[in-house]
Amino acid sequence: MHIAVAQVGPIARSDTRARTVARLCELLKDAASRGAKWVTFPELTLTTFFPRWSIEDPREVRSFFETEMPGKETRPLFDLARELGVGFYLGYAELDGERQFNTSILVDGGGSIIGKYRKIHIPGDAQSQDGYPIQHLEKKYFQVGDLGFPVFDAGETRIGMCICNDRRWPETYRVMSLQAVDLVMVGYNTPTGYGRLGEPRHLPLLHNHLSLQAAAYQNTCWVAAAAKAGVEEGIHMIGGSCIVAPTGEIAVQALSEDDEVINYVCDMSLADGYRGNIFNYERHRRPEHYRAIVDR
Ligand code: CDT
Repeated sequence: MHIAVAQVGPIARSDTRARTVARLCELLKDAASRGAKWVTFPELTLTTFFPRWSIEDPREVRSFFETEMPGKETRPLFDLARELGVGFYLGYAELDGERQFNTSILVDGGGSIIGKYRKIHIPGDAQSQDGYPIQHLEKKYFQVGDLGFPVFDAGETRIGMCICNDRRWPETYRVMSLQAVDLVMVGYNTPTGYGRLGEPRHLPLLHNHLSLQAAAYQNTCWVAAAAKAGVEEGIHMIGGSCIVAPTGEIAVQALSEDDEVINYVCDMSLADGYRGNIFNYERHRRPEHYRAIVDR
């Protein structure tokens, strides 16, 4: 299965949807020209990462959200997907009535939405915190997702989705692995200078790959991870977009912190050896000893 990840460089607060969607279309064409059939785009791909600001004007907040998908401005991406026969994962801010979610969709090569996921692990705060240079206010803007971690049939492959902070939680992948997921797609926006952790600036990139590689290995699946990277509105965000094999190895990784496509022909049978042996759930998994995971 030939897949690609489309890393996206900084998006300015003033950028229009039309301009951003045109960038995404170029990336989709690049991926298709290499032969990829699925492309992963980042979290909140259509706008700048607005949860870094406490925005009080409701009209301005709403301007970052999509009320329909596809809408007028996003339709060109869907049309192009159909023309090229390439499916994609797209992260965006979703307004559903009065409810606001950090959402991703799975669109097939016919341009139809075949899956939706709403971010469950919402990090950060609901209000600005004094004394810190970088705010992360996702709890101000997003409700906890209400769709669980579904897995979707995409031809012969079962595809699941998660969004940014979800990728750090082992339960995210295990719930999908129990549904026989073959490929997990994930988009992220991860700042390097989040002051409250007090960690050196090299660690966010390490923790990104540590989480993705451990998850792929322990859950016998491929992981395709797409960053929104680079210095966006003065805040540096990690790149490191990659495709990880069920061996836990990074098969291919982005080199830049800008718009960049990476691709890989995945041998989907690579998971079989692990599923049949060391991670044979039926033979070796012991859920009766895992109760604390859900009881506490
Ligand atoms: N977008 C997102 O979820 N980012 C978080 C940053 C956490 S800092 C509070 C992440 O886990 O990468």
